[in-house]
Amino acid sequence: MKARQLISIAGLALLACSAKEVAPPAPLLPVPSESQLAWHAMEMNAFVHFTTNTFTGKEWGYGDELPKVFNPSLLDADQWVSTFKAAGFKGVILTCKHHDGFCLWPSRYTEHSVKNSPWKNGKGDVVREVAEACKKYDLKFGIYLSPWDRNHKDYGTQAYIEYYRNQLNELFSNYSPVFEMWFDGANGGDGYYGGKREKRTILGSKYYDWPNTLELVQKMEPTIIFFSDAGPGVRWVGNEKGIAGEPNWNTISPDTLYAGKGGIEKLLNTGSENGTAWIPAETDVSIRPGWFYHREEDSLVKSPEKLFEIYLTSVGRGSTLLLNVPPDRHGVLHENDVTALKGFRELLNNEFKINLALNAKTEASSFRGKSNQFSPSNLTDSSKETYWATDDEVKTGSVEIDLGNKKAIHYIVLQEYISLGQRVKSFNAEIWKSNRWESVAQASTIGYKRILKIESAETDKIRINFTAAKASLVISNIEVY
Ligand code: FUL
Repeated sequence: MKARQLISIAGLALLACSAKEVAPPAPLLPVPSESQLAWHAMEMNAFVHFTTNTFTGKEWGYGDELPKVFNPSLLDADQWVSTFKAAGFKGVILTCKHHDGFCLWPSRYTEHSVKNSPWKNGKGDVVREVAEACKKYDLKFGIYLSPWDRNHKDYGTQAYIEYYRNQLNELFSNYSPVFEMWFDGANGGDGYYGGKREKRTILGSKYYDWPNTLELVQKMEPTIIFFSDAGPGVRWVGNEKGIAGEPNWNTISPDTLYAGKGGIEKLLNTGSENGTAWIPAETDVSIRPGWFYHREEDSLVKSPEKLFEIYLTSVGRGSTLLLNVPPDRHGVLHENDVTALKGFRELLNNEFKINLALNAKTEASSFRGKSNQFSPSNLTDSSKETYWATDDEVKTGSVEIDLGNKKAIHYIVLQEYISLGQRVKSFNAEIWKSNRWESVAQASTIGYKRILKIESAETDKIRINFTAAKASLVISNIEVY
């Protein structure tokens, strides 16, 4: 008994020793911040466009809409947020102010807000109701505050920048915690501007003095993620169709970008392999043709199948999906949208029901220092924190997953351990069929998550070949459905 104990103690010591000897891969810079990592893991968030436009039928209000048009009869933020929760969203971003300048909270800096609307006799606060509902349902709350303001008389001057910052101060002091701040780049020039009804042009790269504004917000909300075309937290994906790039690099060089720059959609879509900053793409798309609710679009709500397709081209390409679901004139989500979201959730549950690779036997062409800490079994252990890694100089390799017996497969899900940087440039998947390997998919980047759709195949063995990478391979997870 004693001898056996001794041996096992010696074995443990040896193991600890060998684990110590093999250092983990050095991070490949740039790497995500803690807040960005948390943002990646959210995967799906809801966007809510709601303002006077909902009642006037516009997409971009001119800024002369009277507050009295804003009058939802049954506003129910709980209905919005509970629907989002059931669909699997982790956060909600609300248009607290869109380009028309109308504020959904009773801002003390303007009369153009809910406080002058008939809704709840001017005592209502949509921002508060949504922030509270998010707390209740444990979703994170985010703020869209349009920099372009077609109502404000001072738009275009320094006084407006002060106004904008005052509003940020107000929002962040009253509705914190806020996980993401959306700075939209749109600017069409003309507007009401306190009655002047004229065109005002600003220099997008300079006017807003973003560095100082962001610093102000960051002081109030240190973990905030800033969205804009340019980041610095997350970038626009370059289209409003729900399609992330192929490849999709989380890295890009921000010195070439600024919010609203234009003409860089392709670059935003793919990112750049050797980008100097970690600024991942967020895929924003609406469940309807417009961002705001219009009754004539009730029959044009995207189907569950279309939403699932968008899921594959956004989350499935290493991006985060920001799906807009706009409340109607009553202030509730329309039943067509609710039904579509339910169907979407059912599809996700059905398509990704049983992970056939969970705890499957896994072999790799090599693993880092032959240390168990980096063994290929980490790929199928259901933990995103453990990973398979190769030696520093090894940038290609294969992994074979034994499913035990023949199974129909439809999807392969891969995840890189992005805390150490994004590395894989290209890879492919093969299945074992009629005594040989048959190619079923080819792809470029992985990043936080990559989902390969396989056209109906039956197999008992899968091989993933990593054919090019920027540095040694560090893969945390493989799932098969
Ligand atoms: C655009 C805006 O102009 C749209 O109205 C919408 O808010 C969309 C998400 O961003 O730039």
